[in-house]
Amino acid sequence: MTEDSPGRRRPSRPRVLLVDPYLAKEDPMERKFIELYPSLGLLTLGAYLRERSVDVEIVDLTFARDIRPFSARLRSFAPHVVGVHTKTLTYPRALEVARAARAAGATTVAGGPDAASRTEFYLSSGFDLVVPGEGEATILEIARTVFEARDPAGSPGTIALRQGRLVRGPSRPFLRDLDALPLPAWDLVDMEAYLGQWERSTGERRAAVLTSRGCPFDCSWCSKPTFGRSFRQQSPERVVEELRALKERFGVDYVRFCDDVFGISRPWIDRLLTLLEEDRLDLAWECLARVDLLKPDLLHRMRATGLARVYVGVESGSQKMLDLMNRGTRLAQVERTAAALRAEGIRQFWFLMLGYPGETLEDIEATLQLFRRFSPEEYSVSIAVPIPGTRFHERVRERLRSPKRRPTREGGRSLLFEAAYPETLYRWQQARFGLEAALGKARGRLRPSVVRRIGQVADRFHEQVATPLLIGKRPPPPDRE
Ligand code: B12
Ligand code: SF4
Repeated sequence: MTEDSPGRRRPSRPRVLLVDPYLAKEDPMERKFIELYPSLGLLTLGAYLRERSVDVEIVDLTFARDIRPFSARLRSFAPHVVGVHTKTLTYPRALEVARAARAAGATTVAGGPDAASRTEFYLSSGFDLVVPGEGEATILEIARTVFEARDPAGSPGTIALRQGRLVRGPSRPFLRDLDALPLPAWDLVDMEAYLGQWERSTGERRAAVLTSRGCPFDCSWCSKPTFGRSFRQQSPERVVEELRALKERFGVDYVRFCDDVFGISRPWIDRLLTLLEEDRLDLAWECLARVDLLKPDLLHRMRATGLARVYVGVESGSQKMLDLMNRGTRLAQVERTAAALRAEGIRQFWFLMLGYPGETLEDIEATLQLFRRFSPEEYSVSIAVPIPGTRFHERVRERLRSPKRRPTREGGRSLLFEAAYPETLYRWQQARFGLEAALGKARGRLRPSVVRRIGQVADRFHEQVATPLLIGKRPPPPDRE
């Protein structure tokens, strides 16, 4: 029983402890690429449960050294349910948390992208339930069921393991109205730890915001285990309410929109921009968007309301490869967008991918030339990762490398299937992009003729030494599509 106020007892309520087992210090990419924000999934689950009379706490291990803060909260809060957010990178910690929680008598629930794609693994490693999809309504039902000492196996949106058999509850429809969700429960995590860190490194107090769920596009390598191809968005008015709250409560002055693709609907983004113009929130912001959606007139308006940086999935400089990936974008759109971003003074971060089936050395060369022409301020060039459940994975199923080489994290840092060329060739190509980026940065400082000359020497070394050495007498790859 918990005390509400002195002298008055109210019936106790379900207690749910949500856990983010991501330890930044264990992430080798953290210093290079990863920018820290609290999990929006857990913040929304927390707010949703709290609004429905469930006692909720969040243990966020991002800045922790180990899981001890969790163990302490487990003892003090004594939750009925421990719900863990999972990513491939963090699964060892997720299992550690589950073991401790089970030993303390709590029901253990895994949600998020990794548990959604490896359900059986989680169920046989310490979790009582997996929630593979949208979590709000499902965790609420689990909390109430466990609190009433009933078995939640078989409830909608859950998967359990009973007597060695998977028990799948019926699927649960997606929430229809995202505006009905409460604002994220920022107070349940240490926002100041995140904001302070940002302030020290950039001078800005940065926060993450999500305006939509899902993505209706269908790139053949993209894994969307949680929301599939569903697509729902909040109203622009609701988005502005959240931005205002972040600004007023936390002094946030820079926002990262974390949507899979920002601004899919043109009327929606036009309305949001109008509100931002009227409200004068004076925020800088960044987002991830598609080159086919970023028309120059739109970019101009976005810039005027504070857009500072855009992540774009350029992927390849070869139209043939874009088509094989089912990207649905044209090279002309890439060129138009890259030029417009430069003209507006908006930083561009390109995602590029090497090794997708069907890619030849000529295609890689086309990507490098595109990169050289536009010289984006930031980029990441990964080796294609076949994620289970995708068409790409299906296509290379017979050519996957031994389980030892499978990813413990995703991110394209090693070759996980027998591709057209050896892994060393792709690594070398990644190094070429590195050199190209360095030359791009040196352009202002070195004479253009010197930059051009270094590029020519590197190209000659690539053609005459590196390529023959790395691929030997291999014939050009057959198009395996
Ligand atoms: C924004 C984002 C980021 C941001 C912010 C991360 C953050 N702290 O939230 C940044 C750029 C920092 C980031 C970093 C990383 N990310 Co990221 N990221 C995303 C992205 C685009 C959106 C995440 C999001 O906010 N979704 C919206 C919320 C509402 O959804 P959700 O988190 O899935 O939660 C819902 C359900 O999953 C479920 N749920 C989730 N947890 C739980 C727990 C329980 C108990 C229950 C019941 C339900 C439940 O309910 C929630 C509400 O409905 C996703 C792609 C995607 N569309 O999901 C990739 C994604 C999650 N990221 C991914 C990866 C790999 C990473 C990194 C590990 C990259 C790296 N180091 O190599 C890091 C890890 C950093 C971290 N703190 O964990 C992968 C994870 C794949 C995997 N199987 O592990 C994804 C799926 C992208 C992909 N397809 O590769 N990421
Ligand atoms: S890669 Fe991006 S645009 Fe393509 S399906 Fe995935 S989320 Fe959508």
